[in-house]
Amino acid sequence: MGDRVGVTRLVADTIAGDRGTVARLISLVESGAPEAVEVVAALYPRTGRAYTVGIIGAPGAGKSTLTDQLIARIRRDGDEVGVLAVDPTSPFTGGAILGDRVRMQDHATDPGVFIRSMATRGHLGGLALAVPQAMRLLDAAGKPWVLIETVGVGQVEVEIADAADTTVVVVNPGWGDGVQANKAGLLEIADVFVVNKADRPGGDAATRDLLQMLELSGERAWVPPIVSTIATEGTGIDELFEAILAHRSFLEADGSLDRRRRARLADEVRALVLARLAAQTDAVCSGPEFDALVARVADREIDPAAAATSILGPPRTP
Ligand SMILES: Nc1nc2c(ncn2[C@@H]2O[C@H](COP(=O)(O)OP(=O)(O)OP(=O)(O)O)[C@@H](O)[C@H]2O)c(=O)[nH]1
Ligand SMILES: [Mg+2]
Repeated sequence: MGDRVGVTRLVADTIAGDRGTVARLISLVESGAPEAVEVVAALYPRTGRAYTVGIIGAPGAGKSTLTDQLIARIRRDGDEVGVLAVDPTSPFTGGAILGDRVRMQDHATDPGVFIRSMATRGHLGGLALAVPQAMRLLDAAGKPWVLIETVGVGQVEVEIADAADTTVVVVNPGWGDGVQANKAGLLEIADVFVVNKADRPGGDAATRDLLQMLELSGERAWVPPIVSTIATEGTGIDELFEAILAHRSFLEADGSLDRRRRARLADEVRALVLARLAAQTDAVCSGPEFDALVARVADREIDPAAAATSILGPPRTP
């Protein structure tokens, strides 16, 4: 793919919204393939137009069902939409998560909808770096809306969901009862709350719970609205979409959309620098020369700090 013609073609096909090309590029990005770097770089100036929405919640909270409904709602306005279902716990990849396929297959034949699952292949850091790139591929392919579904089980997933313009946190009745490890983390990143499965008992209590937690968490410029939904019946979906649009207007009105996006880009650059430094560290701290250096440390000829200095040079004082 290194050849110029190949790259030019892939860039043009992505911009034209060619599904096969986008799918192939997402696979390359997901596996960290170096071939994707050139194409992604060439497409970068074409990005920054899509509005991204993260949908996060506990396993089985109804995220896919809600996403499915949001797709239908967005399509009603005639807009195209790209969807990434990120499953950090799944060993599968390339759209192989059956559940997501089954539940979103209503849209499988709609050329205005692109749905894709992404999994880890065993490296979480890789996924955190790959997801923003995949989002930008959909952006470059002309999707004005990009939705990211992710299971809210750990810090990395929270970071992925937080990397969207609007983050929707999905809970169910009874959510307040149990002790959830990352409850505080989810509260912090939520721009919109959804109490889904409102057909079950305890929906009002869950809403009250959230209100109380929000009050305790102090003043904020944007108070996350709490929307009640029954995703399986399509109830509350219009209200959810209105809440997303309201948050978007809020961010656009006071310039914080730009600020948030800039801060995320800074984080991404920092993460890339860290990843490269880690790779360089691995390269430099292995092999016969390194072993010889460690032997000198073990023989008390030099101390570990001096060994590090002999590799890197003297530490820079800030
Ligand atoms: N009663 C009821 N069931 C619902 C509702 N929304 C979703 N479900 C059901 O809950 C189950 C899980 O829904 P999903 O949409 O797959 O949930 P998810 O959060 O995407 O699940 P994972 O991706 O596996 O974490 C399915 O059987 C849905 O039919 C709802 O509002 N009410
Ligand atoms: Mg799902």
